[in-house]
Amino acid sequence: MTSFGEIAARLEGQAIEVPSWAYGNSGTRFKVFGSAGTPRTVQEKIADAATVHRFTGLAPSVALHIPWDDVDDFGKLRTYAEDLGVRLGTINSNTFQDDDYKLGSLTHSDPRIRRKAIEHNLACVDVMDETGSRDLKIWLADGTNYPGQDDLRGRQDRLQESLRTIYDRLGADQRLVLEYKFFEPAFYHTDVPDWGTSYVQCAALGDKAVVCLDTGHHAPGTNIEFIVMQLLRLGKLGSFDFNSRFYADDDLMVGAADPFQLFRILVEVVRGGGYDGDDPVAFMLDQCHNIEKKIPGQIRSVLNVQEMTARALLVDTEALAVAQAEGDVLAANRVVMDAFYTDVRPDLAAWRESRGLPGDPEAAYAASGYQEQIEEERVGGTQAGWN
Ligand code: LRH
Ligand code: MN
Repeated sequence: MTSFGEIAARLEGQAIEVPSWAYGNSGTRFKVFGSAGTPRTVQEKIADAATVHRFTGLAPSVALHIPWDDVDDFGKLRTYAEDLGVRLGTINSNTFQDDDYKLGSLTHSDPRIRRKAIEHNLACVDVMDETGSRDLKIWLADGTNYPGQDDLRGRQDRLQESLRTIYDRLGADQRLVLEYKFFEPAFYHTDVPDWGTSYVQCAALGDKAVVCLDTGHHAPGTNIEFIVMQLLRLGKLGSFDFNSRFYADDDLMVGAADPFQLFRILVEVVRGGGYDGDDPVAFMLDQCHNIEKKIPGQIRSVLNVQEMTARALLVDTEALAVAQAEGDVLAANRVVMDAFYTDVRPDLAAWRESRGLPGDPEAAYAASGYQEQIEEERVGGTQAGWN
């Protein structure tokens, strides 16, 4: 059995990007609940994200969503973030909230609409030049609700043409990250519904185009770690949007609904060289704290990823290889389950303290008074949300 001491060094430098929109209000079609202390501005979102990093040492960058986080001067915003100890990360484009995109955006049959969607993504690359961000993340709501509504093949060809124009604008160190989702808001077909479609579209573009795997975007029963293995094998797994779900795209805290699945995913990330290999996969959270407090929810979430990463690193890969080679089914499974059942929390707490961080970041945050302070200060104005 591998010991915590043997893997602790590999936990150094783990970085989990947090999404600006997790600090704002979000909800469902039934209700978006407001909450005291919710940010009104992107600066307040960044301040809250920086607070998560301060208590965990795990979240050194914040993903932005355009236009939700639009500002006049992104260079100034970058300095603001860096003064708080965090970087501006992935830039998420948004072609799913404009009336013009009702029947599609980058796939739309009308070249004028496609051009508009392309221009928005090109503007997002301009933002990346100012923020120093590497990744442009594209998730498309594009799809149809009824058979025959549009030509599925024509939409794929138009999608490739649109992505090509965006791809060609990327700088040398920039990437296009294409996120897939099997349904919603479209209910018959989605134009980028699965890893295969995202892979096919990315492979046709080139090396700077990679796949984003959102853990909430698969049909129930999907073996997500198999997809992780395959995309790593193909060198095309660019990033994760981590969250968890019981039913659909619930966007719950990662590791909350199915910690064992998160563990299995991270075992394949480590095995495939996606954790601390030459080209590590970008870890990002993509969550909505509809009813629970947002900053404690984010703190718990990055800790859940760290905890399951530690357990995944504990897998005794030599013993596993032997058992697999011998076809010893029970022994092989035992090796993996022993790592999963190893409670690393006390070791992690001591390890954090050894690095000047609170052993229990959630308790430290609760005792810090930051929550009470923002609830007192952030009165008036419009609380941030998906708009
Ligand atoms: C789509 C998605 C995508 C984001 C949005 C906030 O469901 O996962 O990553 O743009 O959530
Ligand atoms: Mn996502």
